[in-house]
Amino acid sequence: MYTETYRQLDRDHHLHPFTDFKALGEEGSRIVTHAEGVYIHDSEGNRILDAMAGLWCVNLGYGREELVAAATAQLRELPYYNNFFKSTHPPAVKLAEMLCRLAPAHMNRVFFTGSGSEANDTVLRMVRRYWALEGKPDKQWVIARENAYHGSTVAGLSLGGMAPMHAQGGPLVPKIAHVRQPYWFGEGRDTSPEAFGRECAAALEAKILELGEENVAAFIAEPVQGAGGAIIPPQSYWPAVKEVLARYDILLVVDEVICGFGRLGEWFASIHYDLKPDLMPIAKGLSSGYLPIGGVLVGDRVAETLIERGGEFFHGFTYSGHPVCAAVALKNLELMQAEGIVERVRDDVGPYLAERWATLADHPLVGEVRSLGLIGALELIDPATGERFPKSLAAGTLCRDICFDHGLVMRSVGDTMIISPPLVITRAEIDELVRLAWEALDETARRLAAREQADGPAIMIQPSIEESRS
Ligand code: PXG
Repeated sequence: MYTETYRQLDRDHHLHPFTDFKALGEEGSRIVTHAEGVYIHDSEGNRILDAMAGLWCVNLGYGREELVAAATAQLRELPYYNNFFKSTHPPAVKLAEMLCRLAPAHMNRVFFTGSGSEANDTVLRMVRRYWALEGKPDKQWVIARENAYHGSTVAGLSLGGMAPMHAQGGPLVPKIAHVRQPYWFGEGRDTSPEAFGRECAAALEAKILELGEENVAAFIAEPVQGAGGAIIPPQSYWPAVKEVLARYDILLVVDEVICGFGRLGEWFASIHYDLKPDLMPIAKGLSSGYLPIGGVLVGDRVAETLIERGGEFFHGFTYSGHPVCAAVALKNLELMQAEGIVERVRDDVGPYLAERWATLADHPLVGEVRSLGLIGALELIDPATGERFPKSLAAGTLCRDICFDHGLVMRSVGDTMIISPPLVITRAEIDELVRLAWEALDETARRLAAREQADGPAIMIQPSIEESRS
């Protein structure tokens, strides 16, 4: 009754993000009711290991009373005040100070937003403003990458490189160009990963030369692409990109919305890859997803120009640095520090996941296994051919649905299965994750074999947005 009531109301009134409204209306949604640690529970009594940490964000896991207490205390003290008109409040100031302590040494300022998308809107405003203030107003082009995800506002969508989103969202923000992504398994298998990484960096350089350095403001990239399919670039990629960037005067924007706050075993992926970003959009793990908050960490070069020469920057959000969100984010970072979460990912559970996750390479359906820190991916292939399954089989979506039914949230992006579990996951829970993934792969293989034998449109299932993104 309970489930049906919610499903009906959901169907009647709720338009979900990234969802085929009609198809979901017919299928009915899963009602998630409560959660603890790395597990979510649904209204039908299922306990499901959430290997996606919500949406790449619940880094400290569910049910942390300290975060509840921080929110409650701040709600009583000061539930809202803005940071406009020369005002501020202690949670925003304390969070700003702590973030700058954790960030690379040359980043000493932060601009708060309500989300990662707003952070990337802020990035676009800032880079163009920076170059205008530097007396180079023609430097407006931003180079991004195909299949990148930088959010769903118009600026986020334009910076991102997801073709199906672009097809729906036009006209896009002008003067944003996209270069190829360092997705070796998907696009580079005719050469070695290392050579392919260098080719992708060369494509960036070619684009800079094509547009003219005098017209290029910035290059923006996720250190490891998240929504695009947990794409860990070949080892040659970032060093080669650094070499290219060193030859030209353009800003580097490293989108840390997913990779920041310990996901790769450092506070920021920029530390892991030894990058020196001018701007770093952040969100998600900043508050472990408990409340919505994001921001842009700003390097000294850009900050000094904005401060010294900028005058008023006409930009900001009602909820920029919201006191309750800031208080929860601050407590979240304090807990991460006190519990050594980042070191734990780097030295313990990250390497353990890598070892256990790699065993899935022995499964006949798996063409590649990769992981870094607590991000991982499996590439599904047809064991008969060693190539991708026909798109019409929607193998990834099938596998994702089977995972859910087996008690595991593992996402699909096309035929790439991805995980990004809470950073507090234990070794025993990693064992469980890998066991559930193996069982789900077995079941997927059985069902795909049955589908391949059947014929006609009856075997088609509705591809999801994840399918169509790839
Ligand atoms: N940058 C990156 C790298 C992201 O992953 C955003 C910006 C935008 O953040 P907000 O808070 O505005 O959502 C993201 C968000 C998926 C999925 O399907 C990923 C995100 C959001 C929604 C779905 O994996 N990442």
